[in-house]
Amino acid sequence: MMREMNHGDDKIPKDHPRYQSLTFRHKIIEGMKELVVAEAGLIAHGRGECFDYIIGEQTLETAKKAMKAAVALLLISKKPVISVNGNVAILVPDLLVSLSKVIPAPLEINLFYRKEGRMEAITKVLTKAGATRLLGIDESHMVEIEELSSNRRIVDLHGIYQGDCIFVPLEDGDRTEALRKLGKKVIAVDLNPISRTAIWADITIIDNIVRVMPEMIKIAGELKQLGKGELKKIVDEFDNKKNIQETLNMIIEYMKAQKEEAFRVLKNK
Ligand code: PTJ
Repeated sequence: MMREMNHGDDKIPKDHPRYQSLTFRHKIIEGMKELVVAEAGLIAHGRGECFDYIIGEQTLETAKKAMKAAVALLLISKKPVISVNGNVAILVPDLLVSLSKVIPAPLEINLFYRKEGRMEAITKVLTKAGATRLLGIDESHMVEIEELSSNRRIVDLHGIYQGDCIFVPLEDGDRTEALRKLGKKVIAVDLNPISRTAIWADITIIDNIVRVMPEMIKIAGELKQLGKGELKKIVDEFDNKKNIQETLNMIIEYMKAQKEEAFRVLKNK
């Protein structure tokens, strides 16, 4: 008998062509009910799905290159920090904890929407996934970044505030720009290759966070064998601007092929 995933009254049959995608969608919905995900997180996820579609729901070679440079940069940084929002916490909690341990880099909860109860809900999810130390939750350690006006300006003194390299998956607006102005290196994961975050980051990984995390953990295991000099070489040789341009070209080529295929089906139906 075919196994099904039960989400309340809705069952996703395992043989559904979009089973994986629907499973993540339901995680986001359940996460919203538990306050982990902001209401706007549902819309952000849908936007992500749309961009994922136009890269063929696959990890492109350019994303792999960016991930390698990102891991190398995290490994050579003195105070790397992994910033966690609601969407990421619900989609990849265990993998966040694993990456945090392998680098090592602390997890800091940093939210755009600071609705009451969300910090606690996200803390619960991450603790259940094995996190032993979480930043961003102790009010007495919180300071503000003047360059930012959104809630994201509230950061942990021992985390993002002092950090030299910040990993920001699924980001909104202008934080990347502000962090860079403060002299920090920023690594972004964003399915939208032309978002402000993607354009402003030092290293932009254009891929779905659910595919990025396992790959980065694997790469970290490999790169940890290298010396600082070799890691620095990987970072120095990476050209983010060129990588984004190549990704955009790959998207155009993929869409052209999709168009041909759609025309062929339309003609023959
Ligand atoms: O939990 P909070 O309060 O910190 O809020 C988190 C959200 C995501 C709601 C907030 O940061 C937001 O509104 O973000 P935006 O402006 O919608 O931007 C999110 C970006 O992430 C968009 O460019 C999406 O395309 C992208 N994105 C969405 N899902 C994924 C993704 N990128 C990678 N992997 C995904 N699964």
